[in-house]
Amino acid sequence: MAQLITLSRYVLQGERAHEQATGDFTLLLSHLALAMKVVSREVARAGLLDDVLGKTGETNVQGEAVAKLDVLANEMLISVLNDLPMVAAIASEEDEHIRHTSAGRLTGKYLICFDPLDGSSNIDVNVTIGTIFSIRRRDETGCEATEADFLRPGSEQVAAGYCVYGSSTMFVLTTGDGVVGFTLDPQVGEFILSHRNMRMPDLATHWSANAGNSRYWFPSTHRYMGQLNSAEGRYKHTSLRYVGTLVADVHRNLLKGGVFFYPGDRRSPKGKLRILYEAHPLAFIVEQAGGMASDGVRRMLDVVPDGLHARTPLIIGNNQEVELYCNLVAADPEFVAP
Ligand code: P6P
Repeated sequence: MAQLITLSRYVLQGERAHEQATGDFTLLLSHLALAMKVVSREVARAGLLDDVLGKTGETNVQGEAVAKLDVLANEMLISVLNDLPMVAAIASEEDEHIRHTSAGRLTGKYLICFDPLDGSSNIDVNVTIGTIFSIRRRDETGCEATEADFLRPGSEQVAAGYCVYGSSTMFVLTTGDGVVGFTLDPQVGEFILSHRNMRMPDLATHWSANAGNSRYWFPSTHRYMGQLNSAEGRYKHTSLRYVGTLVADVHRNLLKGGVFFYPGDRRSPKGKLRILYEAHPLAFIVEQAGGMASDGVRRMLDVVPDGLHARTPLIIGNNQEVELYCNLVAADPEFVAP
């Protein structure tokens, strides 16, 4: 019988390799995974429960209509993290300010950022959505974490991951030593190792962007789309895929190769996607899988947010395609830097 490597077993084996291991990291990840299993169950049966689909009638700090599943996912993640002594504070897309945990507010060494449910607009139409998370370690303990402790470059993340709730539920993780994927076996109730070493194929199979925004794009972005649509060379078989859920589009490109871009434009030079709990974690994962991520000017992992919900342009995927975009931007006098 094939050996069942669960997420917890895999992380514990990895943690044992570090002499200062305390089991804290394994416990943290297993709690995150628990929350995602519950979210996966709720997503799978949302249509059957009239109190799960639809909007709450409220708007969040982003000014977006809040879906009932957003609230459920947010509350589930907060509840599993709140009792962990190694977690000091949480930054969520759904909450304006950071939350200090009950168990680890003074002693916790980890800071957690997450988008509890990315792709909310797709929930009610049965399209893949996901959870994105980032794990940071703070310098000092013995005091409450501050917002400034979160406003650090993405290169300081100690781990990042996501869970996509699609045809299957998959948990993808990096701790800085490559990328691994685990597929949920609902009968067993465990995430089982299914992708040992995820590497982004150097194939421009898809480009992924909301072309409906092209009316606002800078000339360099138009030139970029023109090159991706060229009938010759590397792009002659490239096609457009856009799910409208960032983590689903990035996950597809991680498996098949391609580039996703949500650029800055004349309407929003700073872009739409959030740095701390969308761009940074996905940039960490894609770099670890051999790809690149940028805001069009800087390496995404070098970007330091000026607020918990700071936004950024994001170009993420194969190296050649990210570099092409940045080179076109550098030659565009109309481009407005983020
Ligand atoms: P648009 C979902 O709301 C999200 O934050 C990302 O998951 C997704 O890539 C993007 O917004 C879609 O934005 O403007 O194309 O609908």
